[in-house]
Amino acid sequence: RESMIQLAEGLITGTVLAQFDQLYRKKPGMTMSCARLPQNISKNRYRDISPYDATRVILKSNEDYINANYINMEIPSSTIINQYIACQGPLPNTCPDFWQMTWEQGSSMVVMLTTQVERGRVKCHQYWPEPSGSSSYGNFQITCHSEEGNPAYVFREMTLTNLEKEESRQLTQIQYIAWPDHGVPDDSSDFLDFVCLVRKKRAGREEPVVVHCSAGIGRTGVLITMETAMCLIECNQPVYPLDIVRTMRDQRAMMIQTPSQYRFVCEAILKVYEEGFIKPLQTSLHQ
Ligand code: PTR
Ligand code: PTR
Repeated sequence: RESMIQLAEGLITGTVLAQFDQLYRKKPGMTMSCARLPQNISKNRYRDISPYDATRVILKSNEDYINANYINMEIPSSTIINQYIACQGPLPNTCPDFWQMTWEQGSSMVVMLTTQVERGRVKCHQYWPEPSGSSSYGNFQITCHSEEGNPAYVFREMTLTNLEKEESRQLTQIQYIAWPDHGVPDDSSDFLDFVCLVRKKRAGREEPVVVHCSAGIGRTGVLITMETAMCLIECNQPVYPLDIVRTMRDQRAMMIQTPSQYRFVCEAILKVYEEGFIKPLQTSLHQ
C-alpha cells in the first residue's frame, strides 16, 4: 500500500517520470559485441538495438546468434521467478533461428505485441503460416490449427515440429494488435485483460515465455513490467516500477522505450491495485 501511495503521488508531482528519464538505458559495463560481428549484422532488425553478450540466448549451432535476451523476474518472498525471452520481431532471414530458439528453450508460448505492418512500415515478418496451413523454417515445421480473436488480440494454436528429431510440441501464440510502437495501448482495460490472459496461460509452464514486438524493447518492456507488477500485487509485495525497469535493463538494454509508455504502465499498475483487476484471473486459475 505504501508503495502505491508513493507511486500515485509521484505521478502527480512528476518525480516518477523524472526518475525514469534519469535511469540508464543500458547497464554500465555490459558489452554487445556479438551483435556487431560481420556475420550477424543482417540478423538485427535495427542497427541501434542489440542484445547484451552476457544474457543473450545462444543457439545450439555453429551460427549461434539471435537478437534475444533472457529476462528473469524474481518475485521476492516467494519461489516465483517469471522467465522470459525478450526478442526482436523475426526478419525473413531469422525465422528459422526464432523457431530454433523457441524449440531449444522449451518454450510453448509466444507473446507478440506488434502487427506485421504499422503506418506502412514492416515491423515484423509473419513467421507462422495462415490457419490450417503449414510452413517450414529451416529444420522446423509450423502448423497453425486455429486463429480466433477480438479487436484487441488474436489467439493462435500451433504445432511446432523439429523435423530432424521428428518431435513435436504444441504452442500458443497470443498477439496484441492494438498497440503502435513508440506508443501505448489504445485501451488500458483491454491491455490488462491481455496481461491476465498471459498470466493464466503461463500458469504451470516453467519454461521461458517468448515475448517480442518489433525491436523487442518498448512494448515488450511494458508487458513484462505489467505482469511482474500483477504478480507482486498478488503476493502482497510492494511494487516499485523503477526497480522493475532497472532489473529488466540489467538483462536487455532500453526496456520500456518512452516516458509515455512508462507513465501508461504506472497508471495501469495503480488501476490494478485500486480496482482489484486481478480477481477474474484468480477465479479462472482455480477452475
Ligand atoms: N529511432 C528514432 C526514435 O526513436 O525516435 C526515430 C524514429 C521514430 C524512427 C519513430 C521510427 C519511428 O517509427 P516508425 O518506425 O514506426 O515510423
Ligand atoms: N531504431 C528504431 C527506433 O528507435 O525507432 C528502433 C526501435 C523500433 C525501437 C521499435 C523501439 C521500437 O519499439 P518496440 O520495441 O516496441 O517494437
